[in-house]
Amino acid sequence: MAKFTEPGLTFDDVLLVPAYSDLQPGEADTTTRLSRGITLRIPLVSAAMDTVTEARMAVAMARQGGIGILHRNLSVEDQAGQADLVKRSEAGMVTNPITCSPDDTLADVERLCATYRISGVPVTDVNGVLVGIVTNRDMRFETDHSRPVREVMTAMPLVTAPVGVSRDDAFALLRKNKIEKLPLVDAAGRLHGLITVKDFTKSEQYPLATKDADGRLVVGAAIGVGGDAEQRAAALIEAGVDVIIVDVAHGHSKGLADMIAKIKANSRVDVIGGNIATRAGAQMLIDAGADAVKVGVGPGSICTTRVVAGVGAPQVTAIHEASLACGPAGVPVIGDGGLQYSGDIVKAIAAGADTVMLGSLLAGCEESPGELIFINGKQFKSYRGMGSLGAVRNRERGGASFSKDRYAQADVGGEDKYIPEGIEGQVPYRGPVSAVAHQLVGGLRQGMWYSGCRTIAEMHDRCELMPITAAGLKESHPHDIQMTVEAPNYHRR
Ligand code: RVP
Repeated sequence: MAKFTEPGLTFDDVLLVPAYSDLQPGEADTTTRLSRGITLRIPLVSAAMDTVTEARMAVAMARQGGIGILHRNLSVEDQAGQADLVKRSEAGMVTNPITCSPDDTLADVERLCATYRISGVPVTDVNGVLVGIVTNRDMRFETDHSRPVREVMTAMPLVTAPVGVSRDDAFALLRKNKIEKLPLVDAAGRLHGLITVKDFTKSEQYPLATKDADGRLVVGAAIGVGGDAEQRAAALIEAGVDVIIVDVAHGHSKGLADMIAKIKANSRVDVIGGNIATRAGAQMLIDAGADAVKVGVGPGSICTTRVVAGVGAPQVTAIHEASLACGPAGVPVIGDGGLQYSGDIVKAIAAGADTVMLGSLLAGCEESPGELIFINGKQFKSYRGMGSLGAVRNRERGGASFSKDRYAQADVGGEDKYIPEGIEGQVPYRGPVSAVAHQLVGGLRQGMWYSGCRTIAEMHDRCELMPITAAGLKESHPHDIQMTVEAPNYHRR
């Protein structure tokens, strides 16, 4: 006989009860853990979706102090290539710099510069010995792009530094010689690294940036469980990703637990599992060795799982249930999907999440993949579920297999038999990630102030959530007025 549980609650069903506070919003510390090994200064994670996170979004998220998770609607090579782009984007020292040969053409170098968004490249011979550098400055007035690099580059002797040079000494050399790039070479003149002035200015510009031990931005990537998943994980780890998310629609399953255990056994990166929506699901992933647990079955704005399959759990209850298993085990919880306002971040954390994963709130950003769409003078960007027909079609084109998807029944016979669990649409253009994150984190700080919590840990311990009625929700939103001016952090649903 079927059992009935207590009703589940989601964001619109609850409010935090205000509590005594002796802090200002600016004093709230939003530092949190994404996973056992990765600390973030802001609790925001961009979703592994093909209309949300590729390299550009991942770079922007890491610079703000969060992290981006590269989607897997790409061939293995392309996804690993995206990871490589992030890891090379900004670094204390580039350990394996992009180089060219003296025989390459200027057109080759321009292509490299455009791909990696860099302004110049060291030139090495077949033995890896530094023979020169070619930068924008060398190429600016060249009209013949078929010329070989050797004719145009600034040849040795160049200002260089030994491998292991300190950050301060490197900066002093850049400043004294008024140069932008400092190649690091060994006693035999072989190139081992590169320090650029851009990396120093970026550090000042993005003081909260999430970086690895080598000063490179941190990035994650999603994989599935079947097919090429292991090969994909290996390629991503080789490209330098810091965390792998094994991402399936129904994470409370043997396949997911086995995959987590397998990657954990063969690598040192953090491995996150999801999605689940119950305490038992979370416990299974903890037992499999997951470094964080991702929660959410059906809350996503583009998700139709709950209506197609009739299954799911309202997100605030799901997060709380998962945290009852994760908290004692010291395993962080990611609340994935369903967030529409900064207040939802506050509620997710109060319910037990350490971070939140955002799709629709970030899909409209400048840094998300896809072009701007203009409709009646307003700007939009497309946003679609990874289980939507469009995303699955695209996956096939991108080289990933139709049947190895997060959404299960893709293997029943191809596209015409596919049972979608997501829809395709568009969201308003919201500007750069920096502006959106500023509003979201600002709202979180306000919430921490109202609840008297200085840290995320205090929120977990002290916050009280009060279920509200439909009348309470109506009262919560602006009411009895016609809105004439849009606020940067409020939109009507
Ligand atoms: P939202 O932020 O509410 O837009 O939700 C984003 C989340 O929705 C993703 O991180 C993912 O867990 C989920 N998703 C992605 N595609 C689909 C689908 O097609 N059903 N769901």
